[in-house]
Amino acid sequence: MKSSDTLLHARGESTFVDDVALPEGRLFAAVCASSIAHGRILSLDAEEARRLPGICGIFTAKDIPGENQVGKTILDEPLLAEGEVRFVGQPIAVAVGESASIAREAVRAIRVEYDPLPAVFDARQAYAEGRLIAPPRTFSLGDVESAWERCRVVVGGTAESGGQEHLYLETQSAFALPTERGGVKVVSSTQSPSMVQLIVARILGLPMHEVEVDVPRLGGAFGGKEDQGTHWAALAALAAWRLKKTVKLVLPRREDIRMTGKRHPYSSDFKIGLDGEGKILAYEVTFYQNGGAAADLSTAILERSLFHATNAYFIPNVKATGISCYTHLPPNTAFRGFGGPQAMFVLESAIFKAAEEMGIEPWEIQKRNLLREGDVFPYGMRVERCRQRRCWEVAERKYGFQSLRHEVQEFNSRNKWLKKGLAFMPVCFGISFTSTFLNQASALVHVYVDGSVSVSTCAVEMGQGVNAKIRQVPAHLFSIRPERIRLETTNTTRIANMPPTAASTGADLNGHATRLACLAILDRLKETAAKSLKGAAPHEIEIREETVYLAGKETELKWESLVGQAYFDRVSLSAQAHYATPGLYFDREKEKGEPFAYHVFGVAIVEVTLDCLRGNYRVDSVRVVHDFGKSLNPCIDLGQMEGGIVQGLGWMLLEELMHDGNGKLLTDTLSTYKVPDIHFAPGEIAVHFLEDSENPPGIFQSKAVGEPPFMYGIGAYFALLKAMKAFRADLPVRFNAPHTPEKVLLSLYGRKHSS
Ligand code: LUZ
Ligand code: MOS
Repeated sequence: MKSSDTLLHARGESTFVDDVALPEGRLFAAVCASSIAHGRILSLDAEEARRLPGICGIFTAKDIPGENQVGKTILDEPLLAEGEVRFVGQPIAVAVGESASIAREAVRAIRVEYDPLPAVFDARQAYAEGRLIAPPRTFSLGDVESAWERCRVVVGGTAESGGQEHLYLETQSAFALPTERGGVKVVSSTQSPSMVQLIVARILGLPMHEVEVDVPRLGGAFGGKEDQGTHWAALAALAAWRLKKTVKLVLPRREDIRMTGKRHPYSSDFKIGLDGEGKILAYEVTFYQNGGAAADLSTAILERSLFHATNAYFIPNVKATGISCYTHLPPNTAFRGFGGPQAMFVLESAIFKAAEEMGIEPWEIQKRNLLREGDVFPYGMRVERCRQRRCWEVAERKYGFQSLRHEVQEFNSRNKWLKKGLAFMPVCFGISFTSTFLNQASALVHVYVDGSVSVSTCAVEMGQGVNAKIRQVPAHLFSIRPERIRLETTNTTRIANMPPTAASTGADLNGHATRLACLAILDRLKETAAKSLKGAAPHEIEIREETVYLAGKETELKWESLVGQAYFDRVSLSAQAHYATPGLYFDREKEKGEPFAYHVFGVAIVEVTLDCLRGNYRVDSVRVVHDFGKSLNPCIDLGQMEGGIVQGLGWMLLEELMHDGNGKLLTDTLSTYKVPDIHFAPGEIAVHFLEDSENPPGIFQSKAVGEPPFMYGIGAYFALLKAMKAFRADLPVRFNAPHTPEKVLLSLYGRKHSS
């Protein structure tokens, strides 16, 4: 089944926030932001800006009627800077005018004087200065200290991974309309409508019921609108509320890149110990996370790094510590994988280094240590329905790894300047929000008298196809044509207290809630049918392809007439249902629990070819065996897989954020910040759906698919290292992503240094 949005997108008919026709008299907002990374605001002079023709208002922190605070768990982030600025791009004022260009002109006319203060951009330096977002946390299993002496090989090192710009196609956007009783309605490009509602209410000093948030669809998000769609919605709401006019705020691309947070850069120390056979006995890791200037979701992201510190491997002795640090960069935030990728990169670095030390291939260590049924993670959960080894074995066989290996060896012996490298990348990703309370959702289903169906849930459609998946639920349970079913916008008046659409949980949580609501209606319809087919019992009734069956026999009764009959009988054709993932808990004292509904497993084999004269390279292939459960929608799942892989490759190989010495982003355009394009994409992406992989906790036995594929991209870093070693055996390896062609070239011809 196609995604319900496919045709609209292809024809350019999809309506994004910026496409909605606004009423006469609507205004436009632009943001005045800090030009320095840290300092005191001495003065703000907006007189000239206010006098510009077409300017309707300029608002600062002083104009906020409620609380100037957008922080969630940690209240450390003003909506508009007050007294102090903490990163380049921090909003200080919002200018509102009759056009976007007038508003921007006003922003340029605002004069801000600062008294600069020292700024920190590096997590380790921030740590040394005691700038912690929260106390460090440690997950442990067994006892690393006593394990080291039993190891034949112990190696240590550091691994660095960089940030990443989300580059959703639709930039941050929102508009707000004043409502009758002094409230506001906000249409926002956010993954978290309820969070926007809560924050707008807090900013305006209103009860939440006076703030309606509506989300039609997003042009991509990737985590960048889980927390950070809020600010722009709140600024539009503030202006609309003050001026009693509709106000729209859409960030231009460059401002979006400058002002919003990224994936967190990590700098990590590792130590790994193995026996003579390559079995990992102990692993110790410390993650220094660059949180930026406010907590945002940093502590949750760091927590997921701790959960995924051992990725797809069983390691009996583990000590993983995470330290989240304040710096003077824009607050870093959620991004596909949510700290998992950063942690997995460190362990793969440790394995690569250990393999070098032992003179064996990294995949020999990887394979020996893969998870088995019942193995325990450092966080206390046991792995169930473990398919890690099966994925590996199927991948080896299906993609002919042994011959691939020989072909690569032969290629490398025949070619002087071109070298190939291979790597495996196994992934094990836990599905559920690690904050247990977020694992709930609700749905509201209406069946109208003509048999058409309306479904509202917490899910935000952002191009991932969640609406198409949810639509399959009533289509299947009622056995009706999908065209009868409409997925509504995500709206806080229809659904309250939503979690963000995030953590790959959108289809599971909202699919289950929709299932429960549909089943409630179906029960009533079966009673109606039984009554009208005299003498029948509800349990004998079944609907197949819009026809009512009694005890397996077709009847005259069709879906539409059944619905009409129920209405005449005064039976409710609407249902609301709530779903909470069962069995989840986590004890933050002991750092043990059952945080995930299940795990997603898979393995990728990545092949690269490196031009050792120029330092540039091609990813020849990424070949995957992946456990989708019983895929709900193979077409959508394949799309998530391909997109995730390419995005992961971009993070590992290409995308490099560079700042000047004063914390100003230099790579704030697509000419300087390189993202994957079709030429960069692998020559081949092969995806094999693992067979026989039902998944009872998922919706209709499927598995979540959003984030796990991202991490296959990590394999490319190590395939490239193998190719580099094939060219220069004494090459000192360093683990410092992204592996840009420039860095590859410098290290191929650089002098020996240690990591
Ligand atoms: N968001 C969140 C997430 O709040 N908690 C999570 O565990 C999570 N995981 C992945 C992506 N977003
Ligand atoms: Mo999240 S990284 O928005 O799933």
